[in-house]
Amino acid sequence: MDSTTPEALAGMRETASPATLPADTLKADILWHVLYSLGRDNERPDRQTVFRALALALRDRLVEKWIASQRAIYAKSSKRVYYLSLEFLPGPFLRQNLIALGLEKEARDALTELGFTLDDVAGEEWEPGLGNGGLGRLASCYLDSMAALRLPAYGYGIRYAFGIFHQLIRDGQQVERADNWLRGGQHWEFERTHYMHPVRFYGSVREWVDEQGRLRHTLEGGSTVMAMACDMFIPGYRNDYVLNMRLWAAKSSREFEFSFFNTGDYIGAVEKKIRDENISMVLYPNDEAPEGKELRLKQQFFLVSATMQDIVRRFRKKGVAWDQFPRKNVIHLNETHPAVAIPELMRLLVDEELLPWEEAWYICVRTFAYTNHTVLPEALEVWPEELFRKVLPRHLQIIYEINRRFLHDVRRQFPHDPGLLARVSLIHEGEQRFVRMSHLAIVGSFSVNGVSAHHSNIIKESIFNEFYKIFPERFNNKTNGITPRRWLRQCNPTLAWLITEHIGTEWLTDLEQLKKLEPYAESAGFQKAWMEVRLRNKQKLAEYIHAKNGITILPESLYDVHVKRFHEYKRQLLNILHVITLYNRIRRDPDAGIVPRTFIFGGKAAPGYYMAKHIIQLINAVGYTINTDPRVGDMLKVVFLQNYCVTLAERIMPATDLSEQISTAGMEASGTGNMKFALNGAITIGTHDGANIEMLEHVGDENLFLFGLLSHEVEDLRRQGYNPRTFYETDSELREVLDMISGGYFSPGDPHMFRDIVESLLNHGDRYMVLADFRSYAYRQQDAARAYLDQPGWARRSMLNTARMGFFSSDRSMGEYARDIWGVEGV
Ligand code: GL4
Repeated sequence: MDSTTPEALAGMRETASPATLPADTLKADILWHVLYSLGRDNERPDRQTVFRALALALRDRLVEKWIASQRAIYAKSSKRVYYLSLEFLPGPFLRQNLIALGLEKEARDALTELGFTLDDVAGEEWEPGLGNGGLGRLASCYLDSMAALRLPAYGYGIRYAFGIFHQLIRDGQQVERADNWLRGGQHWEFERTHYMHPVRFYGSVREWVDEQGRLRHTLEGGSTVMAMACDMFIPGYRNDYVLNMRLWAAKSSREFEFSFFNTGDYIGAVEKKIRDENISMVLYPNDEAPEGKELRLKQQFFLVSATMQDIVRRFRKKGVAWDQFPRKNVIHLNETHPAVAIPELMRLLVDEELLPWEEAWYICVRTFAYTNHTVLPEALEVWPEELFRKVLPRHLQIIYEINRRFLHDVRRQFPHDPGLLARVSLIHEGEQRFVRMSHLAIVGSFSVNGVSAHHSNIIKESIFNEFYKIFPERFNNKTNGITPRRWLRQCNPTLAWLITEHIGTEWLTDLEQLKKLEPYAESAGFQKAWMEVRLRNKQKLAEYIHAKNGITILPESLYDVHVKRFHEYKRQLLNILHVITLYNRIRRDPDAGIVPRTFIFGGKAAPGYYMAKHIIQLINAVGYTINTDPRVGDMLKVVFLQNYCVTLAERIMPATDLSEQISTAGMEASGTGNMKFALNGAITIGTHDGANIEMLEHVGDENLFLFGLLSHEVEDLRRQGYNPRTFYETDSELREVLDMISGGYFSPGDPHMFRDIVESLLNHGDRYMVLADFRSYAYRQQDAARAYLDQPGWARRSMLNTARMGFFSSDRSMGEYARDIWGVEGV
């Protein structure tokens, strides 16, 4: 029998299950890689070397399964899903891969024999920070679930040489350092140095008429950069199925180099090479506020052009007609960042394949699906028309033609609303003209989804309401989810074990099984075991905090945690105002009976976002004052953990009591941190926003502390004329807090330091309604503290949170995308 047939491979898969590999195979593989792949003496390898060798040994196993999975997709001629994202935030791979491959114990044993622990070796991994926050992390949870569901899918992104910056806190302020994540070598990926696609920018469009009398468009001149594929493997949980995340790295094109070299301009050639390779050099560190730089547009097209070439190449192998394209491919746009794929597919079909426009468009709008992730006006992506024309002249023409035809249809459908055309146009007209990427994405896709029920309603009712009227059938909701493999099994092994002991392992692939924990919520014995696990997790975090920040915290105190990107709408400021309120109560009366609390903050601010950085500084200043005030003692501690990232999130989630999800209602599209905390048994204090609302429906309102204005109340208040000063004037506790900040209580050396913050609240309209929500937040915080005093009650709430989070598995989300949007099934 031919051993390369899919059947034979499937057979091999069954017999060569890696879980049956003995530990000494892994150990031998590690030593082999130490010597032959890394070129080190394998008698006494150091920890870093062992980590890399172990990664290589696992990559060996992953690549076999990947090849087999690819063959299976090919053999079934499945429709393929292409998930395009400018960001992926996979987190460290080692433990995740061991869990998926079922090799944890084997690895532990092998490492023990080599004189290491898995914890030590795993600590050597530097995570690829190829995303800013929630959007990129969601893409990675989704890849994990696509693999778990055996979907015929591919992730496509950019292999930035520098990911999100490394954050340091110096003198209470954020300092950014370059994240050179590749410096330790590339043990998880395969660089396909032989495998490149040309990507062309700039140039000008020549119009001409061919022999058949057709008007043709050819791009002339311009410059070409090569896209080199780098593949990273994403294994499905114990199912022998492996997907790849293909990340493109920019390489200078050979032809150019040689022509320069031939004319003797050696340095010129090298400079050109450096300029070209800059395209994939760095991730833009802005979350929800596009930078609008030429290089960023080039990154977007770089991803799109290379990916489309890959897709078309695979499609061509099938040898079927172009009209079959949407039956064989679906291209998912993670936000509008890769939306230039729409005009790029049109260009391929019309300019290169010579399809009539109507036919090409018919194919296009049956191929693309778009997820919107934000309603913040400043986050909606637009490009100055001039810049677009310079970088992608042909694509701009195509966008104009799409727009002309679209507006023509709209005019026919809504003849009595002339203003409508300007509002839905793909081009914003004004002093300066802009291409509106969200409009392009909606017009060019058959599906437009939001990421929580609440957010999807906002999309339909407000920001994209007019598109909803034009294309009602396109709009749908897919509530976000998180992978239970990383966000419970891996990050909280002891809790995972306790759960498994009681309900078995099925929850790992069917999270709704956690419901089976509910009957235990009343059991005193189980409550005790549950709280012991949690306390141990909290002790570990206390040790970490002590080591990193030199602050001693009480593991028994209430851990009140706010970790996420710093953005005014996420309202870390509201949190710190409450912290100061508690501080004042203690100062007034040290015996006030305040529940001992540890406030933990973490998160990065965009380097150019002044107010966000300022709030980080305020938190650190308040922390310093409180932590060093002898009157406070153990009652209150404030900790800022630097460089929040996936690795750090994995430490924090299992040790949190109270999860802060307090965005201004209507502004957080979904949130996914909220889900990670609750899955690990934290109780949420949050607003009626994003997925919090669905979490409330699932866990019940006794098990979650909601507060604050509703979205429509926020809007009404804004319309009526919101005056934050009334809250300042009528709430004496709040007034005291704000006066302390503006009066320099937390910045004695520079009393004016934090004035801008108070100004933004009192004199610049308090856009995020911090003051309007302050009192209801403070009340709800009191409820939380009271609830914490009743430890059995807290244990019950904590367990019910975990037990009722099944819905928020990314397996459920991906299942819905596969069924309702993509029309694909597991291989
Ligand atoms: C975000 C949203 O802000 C966040 O609420 C959501 O959970 C996430 C994934 O859908 O997407 N949108 C952008 S932009 N960044 C995000 O994190």
